[in-house]
Amino acid sequence: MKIAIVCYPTFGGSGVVATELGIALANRGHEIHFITYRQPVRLGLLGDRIHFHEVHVPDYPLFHYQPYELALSSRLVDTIKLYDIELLHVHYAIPHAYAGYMTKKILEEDGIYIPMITTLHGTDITLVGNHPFYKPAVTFSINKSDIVTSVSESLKKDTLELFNIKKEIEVIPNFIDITKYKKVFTDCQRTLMATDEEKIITHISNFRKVKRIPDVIQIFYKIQKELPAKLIMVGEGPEKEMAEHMCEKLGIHKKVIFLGNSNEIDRILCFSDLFLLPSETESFGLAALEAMVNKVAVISSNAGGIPEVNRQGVTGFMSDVGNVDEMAENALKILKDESTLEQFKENAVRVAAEFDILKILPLYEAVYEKAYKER
Ligand code: GMT
Repeated sequence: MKIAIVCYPTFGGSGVVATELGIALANRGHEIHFITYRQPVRLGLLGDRIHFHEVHVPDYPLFHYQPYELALSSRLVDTIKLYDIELLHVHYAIPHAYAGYMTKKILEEDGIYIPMITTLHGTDITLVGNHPFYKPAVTFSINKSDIVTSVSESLKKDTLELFNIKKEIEVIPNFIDITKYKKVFTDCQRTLMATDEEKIITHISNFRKVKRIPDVIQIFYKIQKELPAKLIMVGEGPEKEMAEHMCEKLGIHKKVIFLGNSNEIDRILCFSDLFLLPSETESFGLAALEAMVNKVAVISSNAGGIPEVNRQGVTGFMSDVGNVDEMAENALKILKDESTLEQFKENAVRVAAEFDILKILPLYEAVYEKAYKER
């Protein structure tokens, strides 16, 4: 099929899911057109089957807010016509589903009927979309989508609770390309970061409030009191500066390495022992899955969809949001004994295999076929 994918071109979350999905679909013979304001970070080579169309938003002084939805809809309409695109898949409801619906309506004027799949990712529902200023438009555009998918059972439940949704929501979990990670294990450079005695603990996120960055540091603070360890903090975001100050105040700044955004998180995860994800809310926790496939145990909160990924006492441990004492205790339980650590690491890879892209991709293809037939 010829498929247009609309997403945010971000380092993590929905942008990564959309990009990896598009690349995998292209490998299966589909023709994929990414449409967004910047080339998605995980999108490497473009080619015959992978295209990128940039959305340009003219900067006009009259506008206090530049109308991105308008520019996106116009770019979608033009691209769909130019390339005879058959299906539109939008990731993240705001404002993509809204712009997608307008695109459908504009194309209908020319007798072109294009089905739209909307994939809900989390913050578009739990944090942003639920705001009264957005809610009517978000509800409308979800209900007007031809098919709605959600990345976890938990997010489906939240969506049905928070919005007046009349559509069936199909759960298609996020995924991972197992084969890709197997290859990377061979050139892992642990010595760059820590000594043989030190355990490596990693956190990767966009450093927003919802990630509870102070909890990450508190947990590490407690761990490093008991055993030699380093903390690697990967990502950029509003809480980063505060995090750096907090480490200085606690006197652990020499043990904490801030790496900024990375396009190659597998190179960091491959030498990590433990991943921390104490989030306030998390629809799925893709970062935890990426850690698991790289053989890293996970200490997390039990918020949202995390229990669908991290398995209690198997791949790691979960605690109530904010319970940093228990999270640190559990981390030490795993880290203090080599054979326990190895067992958790093995379990993490095994459970991650449940989310292999080969299992998940056909679910999206089935949804596409259904939407196309019913258009
Ligand atoms: O907060 C983030 O991590 C970014 C956010 C996004 O929308 O890109 O991530 C959401 O979508 C991811 C991919 O489906 C999920 O793995 C994350 O759990 C989800 N984040 C939240 O729900 C906070």
